Order: sequence, then C-alpha cells, then structure tokens
Amino acid sequence: MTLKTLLSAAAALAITAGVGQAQTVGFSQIGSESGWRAAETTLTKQQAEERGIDLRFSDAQQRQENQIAAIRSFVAQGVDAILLAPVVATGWDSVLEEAKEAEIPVVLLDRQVDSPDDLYLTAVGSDLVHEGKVAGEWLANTVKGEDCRVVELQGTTGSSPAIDRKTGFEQGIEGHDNIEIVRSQTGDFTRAQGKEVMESFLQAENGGQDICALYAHNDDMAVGAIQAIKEAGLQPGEDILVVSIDAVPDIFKAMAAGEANATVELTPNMAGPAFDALEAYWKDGTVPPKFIQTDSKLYTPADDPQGEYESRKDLGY
Ligand code: GZL
Repeated sequence: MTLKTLLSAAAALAITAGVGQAQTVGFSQIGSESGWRAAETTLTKQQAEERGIDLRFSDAQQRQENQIAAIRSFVAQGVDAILLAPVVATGWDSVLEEAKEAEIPVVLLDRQVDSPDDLYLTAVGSDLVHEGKVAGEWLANTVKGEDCRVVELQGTTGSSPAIDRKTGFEQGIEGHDNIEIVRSQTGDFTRAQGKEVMESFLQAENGGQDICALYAHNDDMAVGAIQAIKEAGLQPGEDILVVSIDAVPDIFKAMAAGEANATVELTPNMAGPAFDALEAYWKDGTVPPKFIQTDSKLYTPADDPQGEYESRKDLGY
C-alpha cells in the first residue's frame, strides 16, 4: 500500500471517527446537453452531499479540451478522486497518466474511454451495445416481416454511446432484411439538433412518407424529432414509429400521447455505485471491478407511461 493510500485510509478513519477533512472529489461533467445528463448531475450532487463529500463540479459545455483542463485543475488541487464522464472515447491517455502519477483515482461515469484500463479505477455505466440491441429487436418484433425504412439519429460523434448503440441496433435487426437503415446522422444528443436533422430526413424521404421508423440514440433527440414529424403533418408513433434510449420523463409524456413507442432505460444514478467504490477504496484500498454495470429495461405504452412520467418528472431531468 502506497503512502498516499495509507494517508487516504488514515483520513477516512479520521472522518469515520468524526474528525479531519471531508474527501474532495472533482467531477468533470460533459455538459447539460440532455435531460438525462441534467439528472445525472443533480443526483451526483445529491449523493455527494448525503455522503459528506466535498464535490467540485466542472461543466465542459461538451468540449473535451475543457474536461482535460478541469482534470488538470483537480490534480493541482490534490483532490482525493476524480469523476469523469468522457464526452468522446479517445484522447485521454496523457491527462489520465497525470492523475495516475498524482495517485488520484479516476472513476468513469456513463461513457467509456479507449485508454488502458490501468488509467482509471473503475467505470460505471450500462451495456451500451445491449441497449441498442434491445431497441433493434423491439423494432424487428414490432414490424414483423413488413418492409421498414429506418432513419437514425446518432449521439455525439466519437462518443462510446454513439458507437455502441449503433452497433447494438444493427445486431438487433440482423437477419431481418425487411428492415433497412436508410439515413443516419448525428444529432449530438440534443433536442434542437434532433429536430433539425429529422427535418432534413423528412424532406429527403418524400415528406416522411417513405420513413417507417426513427431510432434515436437518446430520448432528447427523439423528442425534438417528434416535433419535426408533427410539423410535417405526420403522426409520430403511428406514421413513423419512434424508439430511443434513456427513459426520461418527456419520452413517457410522448408515449402517453401515442407519439412514441419504446425507450430503453438508462439510470442517471451513476454516482451511487461510483461513490460506493471510492469509499471502499479510501477505507482500506479495496479495488473494484473495472466495470460496474447498470441495468437497462425496455418500456413501451404497455408499461403505464403516465405513471412513469409522474414518478420521474421531479428527479432533476
Ligand atoms: C449514455 C450517456 C448519454 C445519454 C444522453 O451513457 O452518455 O449522454 O444517453 C447523454 O442523453 O447526452
């Protein structure tokens, strides 16, 4: 056990005994591009407060350079751990090496990085490929043998959810030659860009008459696209099926109105498992598994969407 770990364990013991400083954690958050992201931030701050952790928060406005600067600042402050929700999967080796050099554990939240896994303590997130596969399988089961031209709104280019959710959806529709992805473009996980790109899809596809379904990598882009479909004079959820991921309140609102058909849940509470792992690590050096997986669940109109909306609407989305 290194001196730093011994000191952390001693500090933790001191805190347990009711003396000494709270653990300080730097959180480099991507931004507030979606309702889901806002909920993750809200819950992380709540969890830190409940656990007596001094959380230092940085919003990167979806720019990797801002996240790298924030991590360097946390290292300079000598924080006890860093939470990182990495906007894209590449370009982290150098700054993660600096955190490792400073013996500051890094925990990844909700997205993955391509860096060697000895550069972070653990990653908390869902199986992003599985989420896409669940969405693809739902569509295949829904359209059965009918021809279905699909348009796809991808997440942020280069992010692990955009890469993996695309892969998973393609796995889900594999073998169903009646289903074809005819257009695919990033909407950067935002409502505004989801609407804008869907408008271009509708225009390019005979006013939307030739589109059977929309697959959006998150609900926020789907909600934006639903607006575009309605403005084109079509009925989302009927003329164009809508399947997406996150399970945010507004997709359940759309589902209750018959305007969305399926969503795959992603829990915004990534901080709970992350802080559990860190507290065990600080206490006695317990090393967590490299990946702590959160659940994914499919919701359709059969699952009381109004009730799901009510139960989620005040959770900070
Ligand atoms: C996925 C997460 C994604 C959400 C989006 O794990 O990183 O980022 O699905 C958010 O809503 O923008």
